[in-house]
Amino acid sequence: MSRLLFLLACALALLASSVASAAIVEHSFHVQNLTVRRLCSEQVIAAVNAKLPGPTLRVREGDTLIVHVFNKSPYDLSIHWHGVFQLLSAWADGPNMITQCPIPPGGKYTYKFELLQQEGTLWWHAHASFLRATVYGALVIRPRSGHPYPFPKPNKEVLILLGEWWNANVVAVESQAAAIGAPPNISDAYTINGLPGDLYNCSRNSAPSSTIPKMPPLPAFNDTPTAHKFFTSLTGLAGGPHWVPVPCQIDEHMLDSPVNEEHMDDTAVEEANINNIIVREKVKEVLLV
Ligand SMILES: [Cu+2]
Repeated sequence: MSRLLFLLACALALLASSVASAAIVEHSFHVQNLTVRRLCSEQVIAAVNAKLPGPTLRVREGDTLIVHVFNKSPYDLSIHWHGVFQLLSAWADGPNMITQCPIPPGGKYTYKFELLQQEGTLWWHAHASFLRATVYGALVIRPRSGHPYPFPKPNKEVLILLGEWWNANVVAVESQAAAIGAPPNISDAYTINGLPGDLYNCSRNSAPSSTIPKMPPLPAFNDTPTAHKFFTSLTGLAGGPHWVPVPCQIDEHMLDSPVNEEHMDDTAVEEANINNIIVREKVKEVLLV
């Protein structure tokens, strides 16, 4: 009996320590029009807290994240937390017309969920039309305090958010494509952290940079020990905290869309199947590379 009480006390102490180390992280997102200058011209975009990319959210595993979204933009939208497991909080996932109705212009909505059993850098983005092209930002989940990183401590951390830029209203780009049944216009630039960079005209510093970007020292092609160390550092993570196995086989289950085919006509079903095939081939390419 005393042994049982002891075990119970240990379990309660463990639970109390994990609850004590979790915090509530609260943010407000004000989504509204912002005029920015890219590629030599001014463009009005929807942005969060007047930033492109939007604010970086930093939490620890086990924390509760609360985000109040105030939609002051002219568009219906929702915010999706890309890659978050949403354990017992599926309703906070954010896909527009799937887990929630969009937040109308002038409306507000509060997302609340726990970041459980996962660590790493994810991102959040608008989940309505092409608005995700400008309404997005990083979500950094660090290990709980007192827990180590699942890899050697890096010298420096730099967030890199890749994106695309249109010299146009992105909602109009999508509507135009839908109206004529053609693919949307391709973007005018690729961006890193919201900026097109020196390869494009009129980038942030207006004049093209003449300096060669600094690259980290790379090992020589015949440096087998370094290559081996890299490989074992990666494979050594297997079985570590929050390890997620990478699938070795691609099949249609990975790419099932949440669209209910019963509510689609034949053309839409065919189109969805073609899209799935294209996506599947792309995923194969990426994994093979
Ligand atoms: Cu996403």
